[in-house]
Amino acid sequence: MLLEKIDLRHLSIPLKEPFTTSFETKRHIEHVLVTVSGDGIEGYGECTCNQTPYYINETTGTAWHILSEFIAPYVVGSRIESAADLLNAPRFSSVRGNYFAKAGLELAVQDLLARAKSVSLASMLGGTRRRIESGVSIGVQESAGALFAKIDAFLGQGYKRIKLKIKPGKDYDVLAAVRERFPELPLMADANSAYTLADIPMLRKLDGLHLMMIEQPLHFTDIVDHATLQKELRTPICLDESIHSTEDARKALDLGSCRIVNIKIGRVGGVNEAKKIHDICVSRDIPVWCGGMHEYGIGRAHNIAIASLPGFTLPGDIAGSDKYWREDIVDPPFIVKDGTLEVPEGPGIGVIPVKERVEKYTVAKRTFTI
Ligand code: OSB
Ligand code: MG
Repeated sequence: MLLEKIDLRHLSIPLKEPFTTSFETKRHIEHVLVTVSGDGIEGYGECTCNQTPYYINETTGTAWHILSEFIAPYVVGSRIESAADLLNAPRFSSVRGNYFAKAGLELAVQDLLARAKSVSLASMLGGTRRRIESGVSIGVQESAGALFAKIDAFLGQGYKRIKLKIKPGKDYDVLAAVRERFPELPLMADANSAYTLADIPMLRKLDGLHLMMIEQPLHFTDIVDHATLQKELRTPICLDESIHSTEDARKALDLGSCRIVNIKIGRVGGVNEAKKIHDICVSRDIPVWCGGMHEYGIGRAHNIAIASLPGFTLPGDIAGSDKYWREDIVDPPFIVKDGTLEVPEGPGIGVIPVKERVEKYTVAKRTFTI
């Protein structure tokens, strides 16, 4: 199929509530919606990096720059029959790093290919689940009371596990209070690289709280110190920021840097690489789960498709649309029932963006044609 058009839109949508991590407080989310066209069909993807460079180095602005200056003008007009045709295109494969930027386009092309074959993206990838288990990620809260109220509300909605963001000064005491109040809760913590090996004494105390895992405690590029830390802890370490490829995952597993992997399709450059990381983890009995980046409905649909693969045995950070948005850009929105989300069976990702809503939230657009 001829890739006739690539359309980029920089959107900005307010979050229902601010979200605080160890690195910032976010009030709105700016992602790039990517639409590709060929044979009269459209495919949709989302660049899900943050607008700030505090999670990893990419931002919405760098994704826009890389796609519009270095990729889209050269890739438009290519013949694409499979994902490999995009991934191996010289002006795509030669771009180093910039995983979230490349993923935005890769997702749109994968959706287009699945729609052209009239199959769901989930089944094209080898997905086996009809519903996926849903967890929530809760930002750092001002008080224990506010945190307990949030946990109560999410458990009331059926969510299967709770992840708490932690940072120095808001870590052991907060988690211990939650564990005391919710003794059986499937609970984990995400540090977003806020600690170093000097924090081993505090991190060892977490072993007493039977957490499912601790996510990315150390530096955002590290796999060596994480291996040292994992030897000191009973709690499994899960890597997020440090893993961008199958090779990164292999090296981390060889070193013993983690016992669980968070797979984010944006952070690894798309669903093709995400599936390969899933496969290597399955071959080594390492559980994986799907991470989130406060996706709009398009990115969320892609997350649900990848999370339908058999190795995604732990609930992911894939909550319902109503956790994030007053109005999602897809209709109907994603709704959690009994702590699970349905894997759409329609062609591709199974949802399309609502044009008027996309228009309303657009702050910039660029179109590339043959
Ligand atoms: O570290 O997992 C993270 C959001 C933005 C950037 C990084 C992370 C997160 C989340 C939110 O934890 C997950 C979600 O609900 O989308
Ligand atoms: Mg994380």
